[in-house]
Amino acid sequence: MPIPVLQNTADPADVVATLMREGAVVVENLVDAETVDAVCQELRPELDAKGLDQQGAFNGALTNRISNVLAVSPKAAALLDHDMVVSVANEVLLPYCANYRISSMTAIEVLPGEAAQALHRDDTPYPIDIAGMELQIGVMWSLNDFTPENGGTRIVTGSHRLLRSWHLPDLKNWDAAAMPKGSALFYLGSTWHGAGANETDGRRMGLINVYSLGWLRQEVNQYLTHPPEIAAKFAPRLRALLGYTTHSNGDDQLGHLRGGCAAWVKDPPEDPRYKGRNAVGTAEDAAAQSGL
Ligand SMILES: O=C(O)CCC(=O)C(=O)O
Ligand SMILES: [Fe+2]
Repeated sequence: MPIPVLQNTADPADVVATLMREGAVVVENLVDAETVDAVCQELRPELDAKGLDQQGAFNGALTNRISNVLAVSPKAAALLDHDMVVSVANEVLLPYCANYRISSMTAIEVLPGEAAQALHRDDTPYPIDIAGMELQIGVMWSLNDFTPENGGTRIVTGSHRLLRSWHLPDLKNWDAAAMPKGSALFYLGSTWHGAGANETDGRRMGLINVYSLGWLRQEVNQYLTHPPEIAAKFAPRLRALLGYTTHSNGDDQLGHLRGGCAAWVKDPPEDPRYKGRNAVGTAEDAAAQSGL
């Protein structure tokens, strides 16, 4: 089935509805060419110097990859912390956590001649599979035009509807994302996908950002990859997304810090739908349990 496509004027609610129904959706032209070009310029030296360090069976032999994106490209903040991304991630993830984190951010440049990556789910590191609860949302930004020929991300639409402990989707049934530079392909952590083969003589340049529930361990250690002196340069919302805040301020608080840190966000972002939690372990509970 084809990957659905929406325009940048789309209501985030429609993006969410389409994403939840199909497992993926492209939103075309979500950022302008100047922003994309500035990010590419910042990423270039690191991609050239270290891009092939992560070669492997899964990552490919002809694919440049770097994970320290914000350390080398401060302008990528505009993509990581984009309002549409946050609006969509809020709807998908906040029913299941107080706040969520950037699990990984990876600039991925598929070079000419690269073979197709194996189709996979990004949520495989987590050994849980609960119907209806998404652990992650992925956002692939096209930093140049994506085509089926140059390695545009392949998606098995509808594959998120199957619990992996039950059966596999038909993995021959993929569609490759075709999207102009500056577009975003949203997909779920449970959606089967993978990079396509690059059969052209040009490069396919993307930035893929995965956001995961706030009580899960992040795939890439963001505190060491983006230490406080780097993280402190960004706005509080992005610092919180990196993990420089607690998960909740109540009794399901995780990751708290005693002492100072320039990047720390004292009050974690809190969504109204999370209110009503944190009601366990109060002084009233203790009194009632003591028969008072
Ligand atoms: O580069 C792409 O199109 C997808 C890469 C991917 O899914 C991954 O490495 O997990
Ligand atoms: Fe992936």
